[in-house]
Amino acid sequence: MFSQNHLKEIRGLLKTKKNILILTHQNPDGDAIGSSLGLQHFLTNLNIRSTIIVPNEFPKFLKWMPNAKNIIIGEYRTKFTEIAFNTADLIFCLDFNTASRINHLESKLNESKAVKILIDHHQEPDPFNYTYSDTSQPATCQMVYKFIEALGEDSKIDKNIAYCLYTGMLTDTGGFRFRNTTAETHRIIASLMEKGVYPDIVASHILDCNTPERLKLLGTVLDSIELIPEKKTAILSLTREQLLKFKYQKGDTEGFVNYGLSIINVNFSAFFMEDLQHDFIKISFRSKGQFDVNQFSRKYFNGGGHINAAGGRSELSLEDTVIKFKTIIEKETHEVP
Ligand SMILES: [Mn+2]
Repeated sequence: MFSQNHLKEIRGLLKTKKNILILTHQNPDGDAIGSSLGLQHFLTNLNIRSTIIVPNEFPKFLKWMPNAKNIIIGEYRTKFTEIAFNTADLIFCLDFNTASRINHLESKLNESKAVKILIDHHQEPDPFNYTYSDTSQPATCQMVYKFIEALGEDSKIDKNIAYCLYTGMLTDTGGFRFRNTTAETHRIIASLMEKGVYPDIVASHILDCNTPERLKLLGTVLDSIELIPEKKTAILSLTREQLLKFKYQKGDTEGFVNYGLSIINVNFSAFFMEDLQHDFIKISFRSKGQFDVNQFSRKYFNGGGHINAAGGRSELSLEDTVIKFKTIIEKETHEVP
């Protein structure tokens, strides 16, 4: 948490700063959108105006969240975004900790003279004016809750905030199944439910959002599964052609990597997918237990993330990337209880 002094200063900043921006990372997920909207609703409840900007479009299954419609997509609203950055005097950076994670907005953030406040749970943060960075936290949403609590403003948490924070905590813990889920997570979830969250409503938005095309794409990726039993590893892949065939929409492949991990005796799952816009392979890694996919991805696939969930990329072809991966895990040992 921020130090007591910093909390006091932040309280002061919230009173004096007039143009508050809330930023989150490229390809926003449930935690990114949930924490941004949760913080915005909180600020609104304090009568403080703010604007949320995300670098690019976010999946449809997150658009039901209260006020999601007002989120500015930087890629589409370039003029607005430029003005917003030029006039911002306070910027909250949520669920990312290095400017490269916001893609085309990177230089705008670096050049901005605004006071910058970081709330995030990824490793190795850049320097910010105020930093609340804690890799033991399962979700930025959980940290936003604790931030509100530390400000002594829990009474301002309403149903809207509760739905947003609940969603990010649900998605970043894999439905409260990852090891990062703690007793504290459940205590916070309990208090969010007391504010009126119905779990089935969130689950129906997040889980029951398939189009027929997405289900067929899922069928294709399941068909691609390759197992390396002696390494307890599953490999999944999708080609550009397959993505186009099933009319790929942003977010469609969300969660596919977890199917690898659901196989008996598998504790490491890797999903490789040809990017539709760029000439590289997008990679997702998931693990169970102590095997650190963040370190693995940093070391071999220009990526990173968390201990049990990380992303990466490769400039090789899909085929060569999978070969490279297999060669590496031949020598990597990952023992998981
Ligand atoms: Mn997160």
